[in-house]
Amino acid sequence: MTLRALAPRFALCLALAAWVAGGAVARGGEEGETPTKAGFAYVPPGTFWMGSADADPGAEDWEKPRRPVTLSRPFFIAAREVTQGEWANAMGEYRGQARGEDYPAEGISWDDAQAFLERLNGMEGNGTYRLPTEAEWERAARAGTDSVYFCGDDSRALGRYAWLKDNAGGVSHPVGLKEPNPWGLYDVLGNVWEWTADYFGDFYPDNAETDPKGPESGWGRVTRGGSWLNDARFLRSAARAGTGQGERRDGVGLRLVFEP
Ligand SMILES: [Ca+2]
Repeated sequence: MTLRALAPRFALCLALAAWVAGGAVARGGEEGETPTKAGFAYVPPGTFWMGSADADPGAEDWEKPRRPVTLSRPFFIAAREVTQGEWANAMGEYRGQARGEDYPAEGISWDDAQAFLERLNGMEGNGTYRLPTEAEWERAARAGTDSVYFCGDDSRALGRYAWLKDNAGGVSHPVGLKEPNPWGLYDVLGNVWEWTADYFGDFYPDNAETDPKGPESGWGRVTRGGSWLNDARFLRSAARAGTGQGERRDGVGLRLVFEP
């Protein structure tokens, strides 16, 4: 299955376009101590440039305008995509193209992801698992970088960090085999697209934002990061696609955020 548009006017847009069970959360009671959660990366509050710079020749209109976004609260984001084993543990069935415990769950709709989160939150008592907002995803993916990819502007560097069309051989791969980004996220670019909580909008607002949650409504939800199906341009840190929230597509999975 290929990425395709839900609505004709977005056809071009789309054509182009563990958890660790029982992991304890240290709350960082000592000043300067960074909280930890096993299997998750801690993302501190801060401001970053979200979206594509005009200088990026691969940038699309719906990745602009680039503007400063502040995330006022820290959060934890999973170091790895949700695996098929984790999905099956919560949902009682495997979901994915290349079946195996350590492969990413994929072919999952946004609605399916909500059911998974509900199940997961019912299984574990402390804290809440949810999808990242689009801004949280991009901040974590950029990991302090302003380049096209977290590994620079040249897509030829991606092979060390990402599974994409050029090197994936037409299948997804077990999570965590490539090198992580600077904040410890594996496969944040490539392997499978990752659902975010936000509705897809045509453009970003033309102003700085704090804790943005995307448009109030929309025809689909935002997926990020590109997949084993895609060329490098879809793996740019600012690249985004919209997908109907009921659609189950190859190459689309998820990554968890955890709030203590
Ligand atoms: Ca990914």
